[in-house]
Formats: sequence, C-alpha cells, structure tokens
Amino acid sequence: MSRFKFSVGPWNVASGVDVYGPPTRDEIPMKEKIKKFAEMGFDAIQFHDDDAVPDISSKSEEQIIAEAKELKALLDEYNLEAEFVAPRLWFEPQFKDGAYTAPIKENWEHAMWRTYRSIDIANILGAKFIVLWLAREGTLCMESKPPVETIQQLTKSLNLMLEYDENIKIAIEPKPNEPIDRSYAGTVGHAIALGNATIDPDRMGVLVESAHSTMVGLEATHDLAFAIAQNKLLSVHINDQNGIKYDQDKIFAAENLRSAFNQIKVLCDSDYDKEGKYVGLDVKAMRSTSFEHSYEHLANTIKVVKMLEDKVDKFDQAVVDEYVKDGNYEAIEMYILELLLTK
Ligand code: GLO
Ligand code: MG
Repeated sequence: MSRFKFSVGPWNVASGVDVYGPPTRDEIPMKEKIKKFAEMGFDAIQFHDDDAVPDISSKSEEQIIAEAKELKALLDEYNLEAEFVAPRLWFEPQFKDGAYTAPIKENWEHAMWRTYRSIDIANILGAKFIVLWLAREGTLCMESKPPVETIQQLTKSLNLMLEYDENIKIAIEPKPNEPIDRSYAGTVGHAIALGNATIDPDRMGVLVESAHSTMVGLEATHDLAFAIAQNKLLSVHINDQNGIKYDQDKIFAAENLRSAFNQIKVLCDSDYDKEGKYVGLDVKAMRSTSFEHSYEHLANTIKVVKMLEDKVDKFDQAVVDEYVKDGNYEAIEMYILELLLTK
C-alpha cells in the first residue's frame, strides 16, 4: 500500500499524436476513462476546463454550470474527487501570443473569461484550487510584447482571479520551454515570486512537474524541496524526461531513478501525504505503445512510487550522517546504489 493518494488527468490517456505524426491509438471517450481510473484505484481526477465542459468557449455560463454539475454527479457515482481545474489556454488561436500576456485586449479578456469559468467549475466539482500552466506566457518573437509591462499584466491577471473568488487557491505550474521557447516565468522560483507579488500570497502556490525541472537541467527534488520550504507546494506532476529535450512525460523513474527516489523521499519526509494532497501523475504512453496497453504507464507509475516508498523506508539517515562526519562521500554513493539496485 502506498501512503499517498493519487490523481490523474484524462489527457494522460491519449492517442499518441505528436508534432511529426498522426495518432497511433484510438481516442477513448471521457466517461470510459473516468470509469477506468476509478477501477484502477485513483482517488481524484485533474481537469482542464474543457475536459470538464467540452467546447467551453461556445457555451453560455448557465450551460457551463449545468454540465459541470452533471460531471460532479458522475464523479460522485465513482467516489472520485476533482483535484483541480486548469484553463486550457493554448489551443485557441486567440492565445497564439499568450493568454494572460496576450498583447491584444480582447484576447486577454477571453483568457480571463475562461479562467473565471474554471473557478466556477472548480467550485461545483469541489476542487480547492486551479492550476495555471503558463504554456504560452512568453513569446516566440521577443519584440512582440514589452517584457516588463507584460509580466505586470500577468500579475494583474492573477489579482483579478483572487478577487473573483475569495477562497480559491492558485497553483502555477512552471515550464521553461515548449510550446514557446522563451517563457516569462519558467521555473519554480519564478512561480513563487509571481505569487508573492499578488494581493494574496497565502492563496498562491505551485505545482512542480519533474520533467519541467529536468528539461532545463534543474533537479526536480530540489524544486520540490524549495517549494516545500516556502510552504508553497500545492501539487505535483510526477513523470520523467531524458535530459534537456522536448517534453516526454515518461513514466516516473524510467530515466532518472536516483532523482525519482529522492523526489519520493522529499515528499515522504515532508509528510506531504498527511496534508491531504495528491501525488498527481502527468505521464503519457509512448507513441509506440499499442491501444491495448493504453493505461499501463499509469499503473506502472503507481507501482514504481510504491517500490520507491519501500526504498525510502529502508533508507537510514544515521548511516549517511556517519559517512558525512568521516568525509566518506564515496560510501554514500555506494549506500544509495546498493539500496536502489538490490532487494
Ligand atoms: C505540459 C503540462 C500539462 C499541464 C496540464 C495541466 O507540459 O505538464 O500537461 O500539466 O495542462 O495544466
Ligand atoms: Mg503537467
């Protein structure tokens, strides 16, 4: 048994499409995914606004509320919680040069409209926070927007969200690159600083994704630790990534086992599980995986977390402390390698 509660996003079961090729697997309807997630033992689901209410931009506020209530009834049927709602502000053409940092006022207003609707949906589903993955908040063309004013526009957008609902919390999920190559707020440090610049820093936090740290050569464990030390860690997206490359969303520990061990260790050591928070998965099956194995990357990730928890339970800090006193850092390396490589 794991000490953690797990959450998953419906987009984690996907068709295998990438920028260089078409789908390799059939799409699975949302209701089927939710049923399967419940059977797999997940505790909560993560939603984009348009996962919860498809084609959200074409719908009235009344329709959005009605559909969110239907979804809530479905979740209740399976005894599932909603962890968060995240406005998906990167597909619509209006957001081609940013959403909260859009240079054209009407586009920014549309981003805010979708965010307010996301907060409404979160309230109906019982989710305590929204997640902002600032996917297009930067620019492909540096001169298209004056950076200082534009970053201030981002802070203003956050303030409006905090004013819209006095209880909602906001977790910023930073990503340094892809789809834009130059993000305005690409790291955990930026995300925390942005939160601190708002009118209500206590309701601002971060969601740390392993791959987003790795893809800029940062250590995900220390990004988690940094957020925990500032009391800002609202959620996590565990996954893995082969170095400083395109976003891969591989199963946890598939590329960086020692880092994965330390990520789980820092969560265990900080009693993350006791605060009612979820270990969120943001993993995708590889493009080469066949349809019949559409869910195995999720089951395997949970299995790996449990195995790493066992390793964390076996880890003895007193042994390491002795080696530190003796300056025997080689012994620490070997202690960890033996821990990870033997039963
Ligand atoms: C992509 C992100 C993405 C977000 C999701 C929730 O790189 O990790 O999957 O986590 O859209 O906002
Ligand atoms: Mg993510």
